[in-house]
Formats: sequence, C-alpha cells, structure tokens
Amino acid sequence: MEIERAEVIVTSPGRNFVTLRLTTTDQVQGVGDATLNGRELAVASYLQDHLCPLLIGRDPQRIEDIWQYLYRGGYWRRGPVTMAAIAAVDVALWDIKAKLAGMPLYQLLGGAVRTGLLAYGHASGADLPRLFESIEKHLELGYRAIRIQTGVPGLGPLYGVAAGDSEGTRYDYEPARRTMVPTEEAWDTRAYLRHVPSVFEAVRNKFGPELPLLHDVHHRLTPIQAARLGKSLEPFDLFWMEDCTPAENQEALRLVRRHTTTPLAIGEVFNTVWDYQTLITEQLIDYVRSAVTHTGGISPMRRLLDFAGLYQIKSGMHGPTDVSPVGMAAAMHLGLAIHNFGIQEYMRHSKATMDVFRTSYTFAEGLLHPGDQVGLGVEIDETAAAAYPYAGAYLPVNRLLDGTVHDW
Ligand code: KDG
Ligand code: MG
Repeated sequence: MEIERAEVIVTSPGRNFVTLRLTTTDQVQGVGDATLNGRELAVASYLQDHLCPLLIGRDPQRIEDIWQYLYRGGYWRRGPVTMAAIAAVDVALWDIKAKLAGMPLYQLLGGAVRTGLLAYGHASGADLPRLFESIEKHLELGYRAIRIQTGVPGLGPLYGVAAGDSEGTRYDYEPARRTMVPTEEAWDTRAYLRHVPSVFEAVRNKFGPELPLLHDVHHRLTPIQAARLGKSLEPFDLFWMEDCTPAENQEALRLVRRHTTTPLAIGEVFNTVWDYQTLITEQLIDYVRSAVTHTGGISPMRRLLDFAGLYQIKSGMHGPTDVSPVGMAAAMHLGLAIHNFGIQEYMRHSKATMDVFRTSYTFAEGLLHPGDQVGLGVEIDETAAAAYPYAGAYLPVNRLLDGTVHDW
C-alpha cells in the first residue's frame, strides 16, 4: 500500500483552517491539522510545494520513518511553519494506521487510562458582572474548570476578553477582526498587576474555593513582574498561571519559580522538545502547553510528554478555536492514553466549523472523550468547506501607552 494522494484543504468557516488529507492506494484516508493562526498560507505552501510531492508513493505505515525523513531530511529544522506542516502529516498517518487496525486511535496508543479528559473553558468579561455571567454560563455548559480573563480599568479591548459578546459562552476572538493589517490594543502592565488579584478575589468570594481557575498572562511580563503576580495570586489557589513571560529564555523561569508556588504552564508557541529542555529538567514548570498541531504531531508530543512525566510535569495541551477539530481530536486521543495527562483546553468551535468538520468527540459533565470511531473520528466535508473560502486575518498587536510594541 502506498500514499496515492495528498491534498491541502484551506477553509474559513468563521476562521481559517488548513487541513492535510492523505489517501492510500486502498482508498483509506487520514486527516491532519496544519492551522497556524495568522500565517495559514505559509503552512499550506510548505505542505503543497514541499512535503506533498515527497509523500506520494511512500508506505503510510512507516510513520516514524516518514517523520524523521521530513524533520531531519529538510535540513532546516524546527519553527512553527515547519512543525505544523510535519504535524499534519504525522496525524494523518496515525489516522490511517488506526483505520487499518480497525480501532480508535487511542487504542493504538495503548488504550484509555481514564474515562475522560478534564477540560477547561474560557470565561471572560470586560468587567466583573459580565465575567460572572460568563462563568455561570460555562458552569451551565458543564465545565468543571474555567479560565478567567477580564478587562483592565482604563484599557480598551484586551487579549482573551470576548468583545461585546452578550452570549459570553463561546467566541472566536482570534482573529479578532478580519482586517488587512492587525488591529492594535493598548497595554499597561502596572494597571494589570494592580487589577488581576482583585478579580480572582471576587471570583473566589462568589464561586467558592473548589472550582479550578486558570489564567493566561500571554507572555506580557518580565520575570520579576511574573514572580510578583504569581505570589499575589497564591491565596486564590490557581490551577495554573500560563505563559507568564516570553519563555524563549528558559532560564528566566528560575527567578519566577523561586518566588511563587502558583503552578506554571508554558509552551503554546513552542514547537519542539528542545524549547522545554531546561524547563523540564529543572522542574521550572508544571504543565506543558504545546498542541499536537504545532509540535510536529502525535509522535513527538508523546516523546515530549513522556520526558515531562519523568519530572512529574503534566500535559495541558493548547486547544483554542485556532486548533481545528482535527487537531483537537488528535489531542484527545493522546490525552486519553498517556499517564501524565493534566487538563485539556476546550473552547468549543462555532456551528459553521462543526458543519465542515464532522467529529465523534463528546463533552459531558466537564469531560472530553474522543469517541470510538475507528481512526481519529474526524472527517472533513469538502462541499461544506468549499463554501468558506480563505479570508486573510491577523491577531492583534499590543502597544504600551507610549507606543512601544509589546507582547500581545
Ligand atoms: O492564535 C493565538 C491563540 O492560539 C492564543 O492566543 C490562545 O493563548 C491562547 C490560549 O491559551 O488558548
Ligand atoms: Mg495561552
């Protein structure tokens, strides 16, 4: 059996997605997610122009060999575009292998080690009343862990806060707006640091001590600022504080860690195990945030999470709406089969997205399950996809009050 066809499908049901579909000479199909928010066409070209021609005629069962061939053979390693493209190939091959084996992918990965995956959703509000309303809606939806993001007095629209969304339950805030250039937001670190602890205090007072609460700092602090925030949030018992600094400088986390016991999660922008080497071996973090989609696929994610497991570090895979349902399903199969699963981010996709991607995964009583269809359990409906052509979109850019560009 050989790989006969490799198609790259770009579709935009509310937001852009890039999907690779491989077909074997026996007409078995596998899909992989290659969506890189705001840079989608770069990955589509990497696949279309450079990887797809190399796949035709290869044995789809040789997943590790194909992975190494694409990673090492390309000479230029790592980087989000390369690793998203290789991830799509890897996941599509695992989908095919599981279909050939006649089992859901998690069975092929060793079988379930839990009944379902604890998932967290995104509650947000420009102010406390809207935040509380959003938390209540998430509780009604069954979430048992909730991420909290709010506006900061004096600042306008901010990362993670659903703009003007009275529904407050599900949103595609990325891309914020479909403009030819990114929109710009204003940022003031001191105002943020003053405000956030009061938000968590109010949430704990209203919703009690039990609900696991998470918060995403989104790379905007220096190590000493992050240390201070972590310390000031300790009384509110966070599940994690995410991406507190731009962690390209892994050593910076030593300083944060020395000052706070708030658990730390890092890595949604990382794309290989090497980005974590110091963070893991020195136990500077508690959760690995990488997504299967941005880290080269299931094969390297499994290696990364096994490595993290040696240091009691758990998974917290990235799952915003810019990871497609294909990428989400891959994360769920892996999460069900590994021992050191921690939590899974689950924002829920729009109806338009779910009309294009037919999934078998479920969310009930706070837990995700990938379902028991053979393979990944996700198909892409090409006719539905064709109704949503690609539309350029960018994430916003942040500026400090004096105009300096800052991390968004
Ligand atoms: O494309 C950028 C998003 O994936 C990111 O901003 C979402 O930080 C994010 C999260 O934690 O889901
Ligand atoms: Mg994040």
